[in-house]
Amino acid sequence: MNLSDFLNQSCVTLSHSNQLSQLILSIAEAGKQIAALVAKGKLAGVSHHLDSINVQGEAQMQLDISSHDIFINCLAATKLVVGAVSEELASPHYFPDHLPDAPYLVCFDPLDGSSNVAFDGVVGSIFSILPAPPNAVRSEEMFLQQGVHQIAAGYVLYGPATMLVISVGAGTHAFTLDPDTQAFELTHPNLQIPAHYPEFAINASRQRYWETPMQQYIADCLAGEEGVRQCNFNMRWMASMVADVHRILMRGGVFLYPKDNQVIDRAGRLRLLYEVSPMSMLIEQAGGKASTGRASVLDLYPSQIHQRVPAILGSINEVDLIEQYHQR
Ligand code: AFP
Repeated sequence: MNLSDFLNQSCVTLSHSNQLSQLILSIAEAGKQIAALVAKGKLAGVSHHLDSINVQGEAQMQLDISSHDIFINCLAATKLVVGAVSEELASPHYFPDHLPDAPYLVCFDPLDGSSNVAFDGVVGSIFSILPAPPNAVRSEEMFLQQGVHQIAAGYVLYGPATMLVISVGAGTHAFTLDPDTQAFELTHPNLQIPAHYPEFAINASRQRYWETPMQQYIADCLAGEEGVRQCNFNMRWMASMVADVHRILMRGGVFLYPKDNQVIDRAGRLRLLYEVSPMSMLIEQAGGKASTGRASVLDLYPSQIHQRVPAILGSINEVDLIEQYHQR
């Protein structure tokens, strides 16, 4: 089954309009265009760094901007989107030609993990689809919705294969791009994350900045079967959220980017609206759990469009245990 047939079937069973199908197909098209750029590597002529920095204070690559522009153009063509929040823009982008009753808002990270492009690492695009409040004034406030209100979420992974992973609220499903037909084919329906898998993903070099509960949790994992966990753990860190979360969706484990104290007022590195919230929907729709360590991610009320939050995502038993460490 290809993506279009899957969406039409889901929209029938979920009573979503076929407008949702159209929007997700447009995002899939953006993914195919970005995949083609990424696959060309330096030959695409967009791997250089620009003098500019984004609102996050991070150096921008031309590929970041090109990917952002592809997303904006594909979203604009649907006329179904009132506005979009992008990692690459300080303020929301509003679409001048949307339909009068355009039903959607989109938050997206056009190229997450882009620092990995320099050495041909796995990168991805992440998106979140929210309802556009009817007759709302165009403002940042319209995007500040709890993650539980997401209509759909997903990512495109640019790896050895190009994959699209989505949820429209009825499970999490993975599609693989067939290079010959340029169709996304359903290859992993209804992903299920095991409740426990002894593998964690964290940037261990930041250990001295973590809060005590996270330091204790990781120390107990590292103690292995002689320690309180009585289990040997493995570690993976791709430094590309899409790649790390994809592995967890495929085999379990936990992805951790905790609050750290290097930058006191910064609640971690990852952004809520277009990284942690969409990934949390995918993880929970696959039977996993998504937490800040102290609260469910999907219940958070965003305070601003580039807000950062701690991210603890993955196998439900492990995330439950990490929350217990934070309660002690
Ligand atoms: P870049 O987009 O700057 O490569 O950052 C990627 C990312 O936002 C996320 O994809 C990774 O999980 C995380 O940052 C990696 O952070 P570290 O640089 O601390 O490993």
